[in-house]
Amino acid sequence: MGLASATIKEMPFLVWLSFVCLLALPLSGQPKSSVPTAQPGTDLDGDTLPDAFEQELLERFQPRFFLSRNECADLPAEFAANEPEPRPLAANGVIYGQAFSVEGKGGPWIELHYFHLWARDCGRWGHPLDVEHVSALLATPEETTSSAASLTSTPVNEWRALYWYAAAHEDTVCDVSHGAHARALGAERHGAKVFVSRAKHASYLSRERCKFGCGGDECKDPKEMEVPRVINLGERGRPLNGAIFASSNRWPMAQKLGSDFTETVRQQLAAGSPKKIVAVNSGLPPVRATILAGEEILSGAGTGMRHTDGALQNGAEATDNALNTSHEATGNALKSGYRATESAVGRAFRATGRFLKGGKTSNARAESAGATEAAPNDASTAKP
Ligand SMILES: [Ca+2]
Ligand SMILES: [Ca+2]
Repeated sequence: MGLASATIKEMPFLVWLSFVCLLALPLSGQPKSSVPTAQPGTDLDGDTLPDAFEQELLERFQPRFFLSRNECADLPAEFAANEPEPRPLAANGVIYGQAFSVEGKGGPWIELHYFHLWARDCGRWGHPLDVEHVSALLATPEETTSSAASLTSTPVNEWRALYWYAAAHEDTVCDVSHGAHARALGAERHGAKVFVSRAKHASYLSRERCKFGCGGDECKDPKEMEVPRVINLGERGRPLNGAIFASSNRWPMAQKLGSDFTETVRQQLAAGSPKKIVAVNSGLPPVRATILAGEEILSGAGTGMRHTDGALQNGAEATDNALNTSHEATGNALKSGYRATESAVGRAFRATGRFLKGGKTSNARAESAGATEAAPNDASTAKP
């Protein structure tokens, strides 16, 4: 004992300090100094979710996209990073993702968006740039999450999808956006199958539903697209990976960065049959019903109203006057093209016009309120 005390006293102070530190090491042998000090995960898009966590979720639930073989725009495009206006670099199938938390009764949840961005809409009345997307609402296994802070404590592989949503002619009179229980689609633990209509690029959770959207969409002989990667574009005003083009006013993308699973939509989906695909966003059902009637009339002439949305882009955001203006533009275009042979079309659109001006419309079609049987979304071509 005396020898030990004498030895320690004779040690230089620093050597003694090192000795004490070594004794204090945990059994693992890892020096404490190598562990980062309570550094939260990088969150450059400011949504409280670590960006690496977002990326893992996005990759885990990445949908499988099926394109028509006669698609005219090739593949979704990758856009130049750090440029304020969208400039397509290559049509290479890149998907842009977004992940953020959603609060609400029964939540919080995490919502994922998957954007397929196109250099152009190559359908009738096409236009440069085309923003389309699907989304998923995720929950923890037992829905025990009680606070936003606990979201990131659940490992990525324990999350499951509750619902999927697919935008189809969103915010137009032809809006046939829809959702379904992930279980019905067989897509609770991974991405759903998504069918993309030719040229117009509307998204559908079943191929059978692809004929909706004012009746002109088609998903012919669909082929799965290879997705090289999903790029997290961050949040509105807080882009990641240089995706500042998302807020450009050259396309209606910024408004698609909010939640698709509003309280209303969640209630619609929860109340609907867990085995069916449910129409949501039916903000203008009588208008669409009338146009569907017009499409039926036109179907024999092979024209359809499939491109009405081009003229009525963002119609849902418009006031009655704006809608009326859009309607008139559409009506004029249609009348100029088919006046001689399709007087019935004019009748259909005059009926739409009466509705838009506050009058009544008939021919309301049940589709808008209806639901169709969910297709076995990933039963036939499920990945191993
Ligand atoms: Ca984040
Ligand atoms: Ca995010």
